[in-house]
Amino acid sequence: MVKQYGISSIESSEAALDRHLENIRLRGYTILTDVIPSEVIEKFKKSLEEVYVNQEREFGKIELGEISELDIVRAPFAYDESFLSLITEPKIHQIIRAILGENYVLQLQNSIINRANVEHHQASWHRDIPYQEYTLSRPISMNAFYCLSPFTKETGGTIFLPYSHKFEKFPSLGFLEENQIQPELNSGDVIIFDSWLYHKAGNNSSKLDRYGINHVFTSPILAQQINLPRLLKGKYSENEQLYELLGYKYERPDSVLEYRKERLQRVKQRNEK
Ligand SMILES: O=C(O)CCC(=O)C(=O)O
Repeated sequence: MVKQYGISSIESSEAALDRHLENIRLRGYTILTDVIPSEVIEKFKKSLEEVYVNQEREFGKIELGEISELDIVRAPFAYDESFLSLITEPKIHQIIRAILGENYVLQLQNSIINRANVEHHQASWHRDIPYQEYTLSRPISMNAFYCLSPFTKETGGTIFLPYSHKFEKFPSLGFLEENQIQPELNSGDVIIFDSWLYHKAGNNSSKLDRYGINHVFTSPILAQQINLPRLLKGKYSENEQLYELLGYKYERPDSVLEYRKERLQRVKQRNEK
């Protein structure tokens, strides 16, 4: 029992899950260690470079630079399905489901390659649902950021401003400098955070490129960054978990008739139960 006075009740967080949830609720983030093994990580890094080369060839390096998209690999799972395992990882969903409830979708999967001695566009403070300068009474969007390299001060590990998911207004420079933190993480660790938490990529002063893969899971009321059902054209929709996570379940009807037909089908299904 912690020594205290004048406190009538204390948060109970005996189990690991409870501690993660309390971390997220109060300071905005929690850390899961050793989620993916090192052999898999090496394959992921190689594949990310291959997908990036493809995306760079498709769009053009100069053009990527013009829209601040250099060294970002968008939707890698659509190019190499081994990245699907990061989307469906049970350890992540145990926490995310406890926060968002049963209904949520993948809003994005993006990899950030923080190259040695190159300033990345993500090295600017932001929320992962940007332009939202208000707070919410409970989270509607959660991130799962996988470290595929050691995240340290030297490699440009992510910098967070704890508790800032509760700030409507972005704080002063002095406050930022005093309160930001840069957790030291190993490759294979995952940081789960409220998407309202301010964060940015650190400065990579090491000799090695630093790899991470970010996932945003949101309530289906928020739009996906890329319309994944249309991108995938039905692929994976037979899989119950992916049908929900990739957003097939929440696709918007195209007409009044479609809307009503879908509702009728749901009512019939409910009545048959
Ligand atoms: O790469 C990082 O450390 C941060 C990435 C980031 O801010 C993002 O993906 O939103």
